[in-house]
Amino acid sequence: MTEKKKNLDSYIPFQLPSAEKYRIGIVVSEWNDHITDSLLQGAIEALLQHGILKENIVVKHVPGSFELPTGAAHLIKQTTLDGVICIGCIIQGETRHFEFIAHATAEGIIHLNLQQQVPVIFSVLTCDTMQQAEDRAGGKMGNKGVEGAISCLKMIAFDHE
Ligand code: DLZ
Repeated sequence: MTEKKKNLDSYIPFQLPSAEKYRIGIVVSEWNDHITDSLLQGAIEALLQHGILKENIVVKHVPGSFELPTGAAHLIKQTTLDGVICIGCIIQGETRHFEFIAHATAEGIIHLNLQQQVPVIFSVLTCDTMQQAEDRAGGKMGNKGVEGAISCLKMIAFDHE
């Protein structure tokens, strides 16, 4: 299904299990918050559409994307979760900050996936420009927060197979 479509927010809903019994954590970066807020809304709407209960979505904010892995690790320790979605937006800008932050965030998240018992999803935009980010946060390229939620449900299902 997804081989042909590069955008997971046009997935076929019935191919996913109901999320009714799941409890999902979402860790959101405050940097570029007009983008991360839209991604968060997309993720929450997709989870609700799959039957997850509102009270079973735990949202926590961290200062920036660099803190997403730490925030996710804390959340997994604090409460029982079936999966975590990390939401962030890193814009290239003119410094090497972009590379350091994007690399550290991705590395941190893959480590969590290998160490922890639950899937931790990389729903972090890494864009050259703010326009590219806006296009992916509910604009012409869809909403990558929706994709993060769908990836999370797919990985939970993968774990339960
Ligand atoms: C410092 C910084 C910069 C320059 N750019 C971004 C960004 O585009 N997106 C983002 O999520 N965070 C950025 N940050 C903040 C870092 O992620 C982090 O919060 C700080 O370096 C403090 O550890």
